Amino acid sequence: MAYRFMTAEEAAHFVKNGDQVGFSGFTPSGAPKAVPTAIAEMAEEEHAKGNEFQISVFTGASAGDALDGALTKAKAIKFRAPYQSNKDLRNAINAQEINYVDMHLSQMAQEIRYGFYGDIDVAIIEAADLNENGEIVLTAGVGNTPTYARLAKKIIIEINKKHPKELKGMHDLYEPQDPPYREAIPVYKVNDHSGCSLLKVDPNKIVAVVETDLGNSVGKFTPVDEVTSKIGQNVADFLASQLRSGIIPKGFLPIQSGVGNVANAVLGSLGENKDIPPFTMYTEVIQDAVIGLMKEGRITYASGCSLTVSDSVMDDIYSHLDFFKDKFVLRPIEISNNPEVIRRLGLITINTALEADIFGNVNSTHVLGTKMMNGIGGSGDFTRNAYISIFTCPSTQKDGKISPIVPMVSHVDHSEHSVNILITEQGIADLRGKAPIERAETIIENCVHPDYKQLMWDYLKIAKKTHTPQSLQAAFGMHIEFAKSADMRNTNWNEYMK
Ligand code: 0RQ
Repeated sequence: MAYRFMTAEEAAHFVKNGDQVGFSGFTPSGAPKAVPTAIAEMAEEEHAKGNEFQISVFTGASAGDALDGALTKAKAIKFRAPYQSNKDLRNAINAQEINYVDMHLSQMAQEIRYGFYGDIDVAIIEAADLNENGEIVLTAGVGNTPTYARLAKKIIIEINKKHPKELKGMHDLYEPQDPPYREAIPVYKVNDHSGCSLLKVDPNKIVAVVETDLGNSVGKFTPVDEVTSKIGQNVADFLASQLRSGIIPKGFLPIQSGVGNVANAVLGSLGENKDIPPFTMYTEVIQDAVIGLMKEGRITYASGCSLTVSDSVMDDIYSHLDFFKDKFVLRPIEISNNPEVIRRLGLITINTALEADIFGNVNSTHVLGTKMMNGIGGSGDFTRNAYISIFTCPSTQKDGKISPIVPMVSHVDHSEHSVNILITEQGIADLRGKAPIERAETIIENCVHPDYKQLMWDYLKIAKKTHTPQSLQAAFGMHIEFAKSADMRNTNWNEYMK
């Protein structure tokens, strides 16, 4: 091959101060690791010499410690989009050291193409294989790679030997035309392939090829406990009832499931409930629980943007690729999360709320209204276009001192117009067809923790009796109380009614 093979340190020098860099992958899966870490080291050297060195980092989603962590610690990130979940990066964002644009993930690629963000100078891509024609077999996460690769002026490839070349055929890479030329996206069933399995780039743009064997280091989930297991059972019972009533068609509908501990537990419960037939997934991240359910025959097919599984599960998949190969497809995020396709397929979407209010508005991102947690991710892409949109959360957090259900969310990611069902371990609130006061009564009665129920009923008594009963003085009383005494249970509405 005519490419220039070199070390990650040598390759890093193709990235210059001020560059806009597009990284492959989605979550740590498919994201490059060796070159970003080398860029971080180079930045530290430049800073030590008194030189400026910062770049804009565009990814598919979160990107793992070797990328987000290393570059943050080196103070090498100026701008970051569209999603993250790294502790160091989160702290830097909340300290206003990095400008973070939290976006609907399906929109990143098209907004780059539309020119909203300027040029992509360099694309850094993790590959399982590469040939002399510039054809690349991607690894376990796609993200926005096709767009970054096509638009970048220079491309650096990290060939990661951990990923077998036999992944060829598991990707379906389709990049839509931009308006006014866009056509229908030809995905009519979860397993439809609409594009190419190989990523084709201009070989003349590949300035460096680096070989690595670094793993994804996906964090383990906290084990399912009583609360998450009950939330999962409630979701499964609700979906089984919708199936019995004919609202969900007989053959069931594809499931999208969000990120995190709660989502992983919910999926496990769906698999266990035998009233629910074997099902398919049209989702964003394929987590550990999916793989177990596939082996049991409970999930028959999964379309996603990445395999975000723990290292042991990834090893299991790669040692049984023959079994898994016809059960997966990995797509770019703008297709896995595409509103047109989501509506067409009729997805049942299940995402986790950080906070919800008694009227059905959901906050997915901001802890107590101000601190960025991760980002909206794909939850908006899916919720807004779902057949049935579900949000789950535990009815308390932090040993009962926080109620995630409050009178008014401290930040809105999903409005009452998009949220159909709210589920906690206490029960299920079906918000469809209900006026605000009915939604509030259903949520308080069915979902709020007993420690907070009376507080919520009392809030409704002091709220102004209008279409959406609120008290503007008291709406954030529970948040204010937490800031004061670190326990929302101490809230006293009288203090706001003086
Ligand atoms: O804190 O880490 O200190 O223990 O938040 O909470 O209950 O473990 O929940 O791991 O399922 O994550 C919404 C963050 C839930 C996630 C969120 C504290 C809590 C704990 C985590 P600790 P849990 P999970 C498509 C879908 C947005 C993106 C999305 C998320 C920590 O699901 O990022 O949906 N979603 N994408 O104690 C204060 C509250 C709190 C709170 C929780 N109300 N106030 N702290 N916590 N609620 C996929 C993609 O887009 C990739």
